[in-house]
Parts: sequence; structure tokens; C-alpha cells
Amino acid sequence: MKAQDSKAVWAALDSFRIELPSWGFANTGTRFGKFLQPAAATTIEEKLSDAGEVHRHTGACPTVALHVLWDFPNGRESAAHVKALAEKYSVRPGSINPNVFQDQIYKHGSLANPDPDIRRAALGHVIECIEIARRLDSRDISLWFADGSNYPGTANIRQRRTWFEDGLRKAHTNLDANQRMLVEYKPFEPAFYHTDIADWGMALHLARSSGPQAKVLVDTGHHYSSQNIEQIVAWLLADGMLGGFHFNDRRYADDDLTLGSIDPYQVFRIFHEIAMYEWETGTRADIAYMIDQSHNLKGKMEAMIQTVMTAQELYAKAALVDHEKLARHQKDSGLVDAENCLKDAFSTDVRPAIAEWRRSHGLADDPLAAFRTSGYLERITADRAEKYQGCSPGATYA
Ligand code: RM4
Ligand code: MN
Ligand code: MN
Repeated sequence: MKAQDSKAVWAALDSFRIELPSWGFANTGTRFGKFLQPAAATTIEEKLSDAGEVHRHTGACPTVALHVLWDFPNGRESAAHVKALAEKYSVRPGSINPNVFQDQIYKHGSLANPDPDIRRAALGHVIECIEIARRLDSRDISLWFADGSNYPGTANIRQRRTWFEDGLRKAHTNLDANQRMLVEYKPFEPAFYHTDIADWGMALHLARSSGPQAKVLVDTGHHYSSQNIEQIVAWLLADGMLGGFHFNDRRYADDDLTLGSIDPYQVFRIFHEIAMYEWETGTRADIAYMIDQSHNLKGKMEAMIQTVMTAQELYAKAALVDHEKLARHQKDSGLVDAENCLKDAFSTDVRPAIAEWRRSHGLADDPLAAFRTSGYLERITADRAEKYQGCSPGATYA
């Protein structure tokens, strides 16, 4: 690799951080079943310990996304405890995720529930999450709503939109100046007829109507097949409305597969749009990169390390696109040459340069191998096995 390419890879990796999800270390399953892993974390302490270990080997994941219902058993009263545990395991609390989809009261929705008491309860929970984020010095409150309906005619779609506008506007007034609200969209599941925030247009509308600190969150798994996600990314960037990503891969729907396992070129194209934007504008895009994956079958920590390594590779590849050359070919409609700017970068093997970058940061060349020889997995497997005696799978994610 040319010296200037190695430099580009190093600069890219120096600036690339990706957030781990606490729920990615817990036992999760599909609606058909859950396969327990003796090493899976069942407490917030175990989740933070595992995340700390992934960060220790990769050096790229200093923050952990937290899900309030699963990680803060006493709501805001748990914040000090979670903060102390994060410090203990050398990670920081990252985005705070309210949970307004699991409780029985949310059967017919949360912020768009026809019952005003339930709408109030949902808003109260979101406001409490903003307070938790404040106590933890977390910037982002990451909002995903399961609201929707299953049968035509059963929900007043326009009315529900107004309830969402109202609720999110009220939530926004609780933000500190440095905090952000990220509005996530998803076309379907658990609602199978209509979802209130189904796509990026709806998320963009609601973010705009809530206030200036609300942005859109793009979960790569939340799109229909063959949708052009990088175009959505480019449009949101153009409007200063791209707040962050939930990374995972999909084949059919929200499959929570490992990033890049199905279509690494798509992830590359997303990173390319961001790098191109930064090159053209001379500004750095302020984007929270987060992983949102739940592994039912793979070892959770290995899967997480594999994901981080894949993200680093694809981000580094995108940094190799020759922007000047590409801009020239775009201007002249040099189609083959323009496309080859992307293909050349994508097909470059960046792994040796990444290994050198790791060595220079006191990390092992291969974080996965280092994790496997560290003895951590054997230790937690033995320590945690006991609690599985006679245990049957409980609630998902927690
Ligand atoms: C949803 C969505 C949310 C995540 C939940 C668990 O599909 O991706 O971001 O918090 O799953
Ligand atoms: Mn998500
Ligand atoms: Mn999802």
C-alpha cells in the first residue's frame, strides 16, 4: 500500500469510534425461541464488563448504549450505580434508550396511544430518560417506538401523527443545550399493518417539528429490500439532520445480522457518502456510530469484536477513495472511471495497515485472537454458568 494510503487509513481509524449496545451481550432470541449462552451477561455490571473487554482489545468502543428498562431497574435512582460501574470497567455511558414498548400498558402504543394517560406515562418515561442521560453526561437520547397497528381502519393515522408531534416537542423542551434526541424509524415489526414512524421521511418530519436538537437515526436493518440507504444518508447529511446509525446487517428484514455479513459494499457506500461530504464541505459530520445487534447464535463478545473490526475495515476503505479524481469523473460523466474510484478503494486490502495502526496504539494485531487467548471468556463462562442451573429463558434482551 502507498504511504499516502496508509496515512489515510490511520487518520480514518484515529477518528472512528463505534458504540456497543449493552443488550448485545445479553441472551436474546427470536420469537420462536432463545438459545441461552452460559457466558451471556444478565446484569448491567456484566454487560459493562464485557463491553470494557471489547474496548480493551479494539480500542475503538469507549461508550456503551444503555436501554433504560433493562439496565436501570430503579430508573433515575440507578444512574449513579451505572455511572460507577462504567468507570470500573473503563467505558462511558453512551446513548440512552427509553423503552416504551414492553410494558403491558403499551399494547396499543406509547406516545400515540389513544389513551391520554398512557401517552402521558410514555412521555414521562422519555423525560426520565433525558434526566438519566443528564446524570450520566450522555449526549444522545435514542428514540425507537414500536407504535403502530395491525389491522386496517383500527388506528387514526393522522391523529397519531399529531400525538407524536406533540409528545416529541414536549420531550425536546427537556433537553439540555448539549443534548440531542435521535428519532429512529422502522417500516414494520412489531406492528404489521402500519408503523407510526415507518421511514426516514416520517422521522425527518418529526425531528424537524420537535426542535433543533432532534436528528434522525438510521438503523441499517430498518429498510425494505434493495432500498438505497446511502442516498438517504446523503440527503440527511445535506440537511444537517443525520444524527447517528444503528449498524447491523439484514437479508430479509430487521435480522440483526453482523454488520457487513450480507452486503459489505453497502456499508462501504454509506461511509463513502459521509467521507465525500466531509471532503466537499471541509467539515466533520457529527454522527454517532452505534451497533444495534443481538446475536442469538454467535458468541456475543466474539460477534461484537468481529463487528467492530468489520466497521473499521469498511470505514478505512472508504477513506481511500480519491475524491478529487472522483469529482472530476463525475463532472465529465466518466462513468466507468468514476465507479472504479469506489471499486478500487473497496477492493484494497486495508488489514495490514489496520494491524500497524493497532500496534502503534499498543493493541494486538488481531483483537479476536487476543480476546480468545485472554482467558476472559473461560472465566465468565465458569462464573456465570451457575445461575443457569434449572433456568428457563426469561424475557428477551434483559
Ligand atoms: C428495534 C430497534 C431499536 C432497538 C430495539 C431493541 O428494532 O432497532 O433501536 O432498541 O429493536
Ligand atoms: Mn435500532
Ligand atoms: Mn431493529
